[in-house]
Amino acid sequence: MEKGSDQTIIGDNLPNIPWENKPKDCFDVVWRSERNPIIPRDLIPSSNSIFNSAVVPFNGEFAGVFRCDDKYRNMRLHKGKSKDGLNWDIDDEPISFICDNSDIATFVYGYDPRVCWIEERFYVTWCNWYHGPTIGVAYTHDFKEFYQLENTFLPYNRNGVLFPRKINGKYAMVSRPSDRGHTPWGDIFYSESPDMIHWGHHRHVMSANFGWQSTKIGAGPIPIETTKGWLMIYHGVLTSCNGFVYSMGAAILDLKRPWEVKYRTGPYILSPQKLYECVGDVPNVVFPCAALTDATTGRIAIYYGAADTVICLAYTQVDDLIEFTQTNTII
Ligand code: BMA
Repeated sequence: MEKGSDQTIIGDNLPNIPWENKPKDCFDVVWRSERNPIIPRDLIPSSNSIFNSAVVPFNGEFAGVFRCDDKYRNMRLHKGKSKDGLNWDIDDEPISFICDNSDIATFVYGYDPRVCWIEERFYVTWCNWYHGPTIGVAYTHDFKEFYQLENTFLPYNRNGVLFPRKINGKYAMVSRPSDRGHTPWGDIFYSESPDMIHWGHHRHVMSANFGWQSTKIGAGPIPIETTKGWLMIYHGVLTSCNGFVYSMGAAILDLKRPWEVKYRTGPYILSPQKLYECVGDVPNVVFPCAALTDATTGRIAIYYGAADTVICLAYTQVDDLIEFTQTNTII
């Protein structure tokens, strides 16, 4: 369905985002790119794997921050650029964050970045080691220099995802308090900040519950503002007898009180089924970290890591995903 003037997405028109029409024989609300994986594990000389990464529109083209685990198996963040969102030029050197506070400046590891355009800056959030995993924050104007700010929370926390505008006059973030290991539990919480430094007003958003999202959940791409609420694509984890299985779902949060969940998918919208999702360094993982949207057509292109090894693309239409979330809600 192509949208006319009554747009559902409250956002920019980006006719140049990657897009492929839904295959005729596909009955799902989200469908994969025929080009998957769009970024191979060895795109740069130093990488063991490239996955769970964030992309944004940048100067009419695209830029991103990429999780590249190197051949020592260090978890690093690298910057990259692309003309079409499909073919990426990723720096072989990791980002060297500029940080004027020596207390927190030592980079131990960084993974699962998200990038959010808010108030004329691109903010990067990621899982940052500071005596345990927590949420690091930096900003850039040009994808050349990145200025690191305070960590948002005490350890242990992961999956810190900013909202793309202030809400009730405050910066807003969802995150997933966790532990120092692989977290056999975990709910999504909402926090706000007057200055991107001090965070509080913590509110519970939603819990892991059953099926594909029974073990833990975490927000994925920057929530998409729509006329129906914040559309939040997230991951959920099931513990099978062979380990964790990561799938993707969607929820709609109240625009003014985003800790209130209006709808949430009972069935997953994408689960690891293709070989590149089931086989890799960590099998059975689809892990979304970014989405590009076009308000005019309602197109959404979702970037997700597959099997902790490569980056893939999937597509959906905003009205169809909202309708699916409402029709299949467990709220
Ligand atoms: C989580 C994170 C993700 C990863 C997933 C599956 O704890 O580390 O980066 O994709 O596990 O290994």
